[in-house]
Amino acid sequence: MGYSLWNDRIVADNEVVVDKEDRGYQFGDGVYEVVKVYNGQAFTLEEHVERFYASADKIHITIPYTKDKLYTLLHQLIEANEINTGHIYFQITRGASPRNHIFPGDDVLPVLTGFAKENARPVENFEKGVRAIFDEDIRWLRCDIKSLNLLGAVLSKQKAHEHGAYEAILHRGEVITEGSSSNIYGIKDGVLYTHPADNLILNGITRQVILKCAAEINMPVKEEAMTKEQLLTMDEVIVSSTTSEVTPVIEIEDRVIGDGTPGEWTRKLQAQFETKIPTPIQQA
Ligand code: DCS
Repeated sequence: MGYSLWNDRIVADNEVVVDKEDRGYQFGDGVYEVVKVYNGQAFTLEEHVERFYASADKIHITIPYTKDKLYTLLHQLIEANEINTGHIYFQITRGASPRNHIFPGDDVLPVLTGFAKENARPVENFEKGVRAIFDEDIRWLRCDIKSLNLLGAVLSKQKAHEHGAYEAILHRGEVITEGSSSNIYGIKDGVLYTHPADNLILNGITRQVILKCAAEINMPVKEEAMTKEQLLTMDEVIVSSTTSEVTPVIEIEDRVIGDGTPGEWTRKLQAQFETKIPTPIQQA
């Protein structure tokens, strides 16, 4: 058994009690984050914590802890579970109160929970690439919020799974937005294309790292939406997320991308991304 984050402390997993009238449970009324841990160190933790507070703010949840307190708790969560390489998950809901769509009063405290998991990097995907399908993006119009409401994403990911694919690439009409749990990129003639960070996508932290990597290797970036047809004729396609990092897509709906292997620019981005990963802390 491991340790969990529960409000302002780290407790044994079986100590966590969640109320059946928690608004996260009844309405999906909350927000979350997933942070990668490499060699015991949380990667881009500050960016994730900033987005967590921003997502909460967008749905009018006031997190009742300072960012410093949250950093301390998240570091404790990683240490208590002795995570080497894996991830942490944390979420906050609007709290527990008798079911009513209207927000509860200020006396109801938001509920913060989290866990940590050892989880190897999916290196085979990085090397060989993955398959994807297309699916209509039926989600709401505030995909910039990392909301607990994931039904649209769940249905699309399940469809991909049933088709033996890794990811569902979502589109609104002909326009590609993002993956069910990732951001999507196309590469054509050495230029990196990805949907602009507006209300239709989650501005992935990995996306932000990749755009930085592209600048560092002098790869031009165009934050422009692509159509399905444009994506299929790209030289290379990538999905990215905290756990997927830079994953090449080699086939979409039985159409082979490029020559069906991870491309040259994808490999360059992967190599540049690799330089950012925290290395083991040397013991003195
Ligand atoms: N878009 C969506 C819809 C996502 O759910 C995610 C991450 C991303 C983009 C990529 O964002 P990050 O680069 O910040 O991870 N989804 C998380 C999830 O639910 N599991 O792992 C990551």
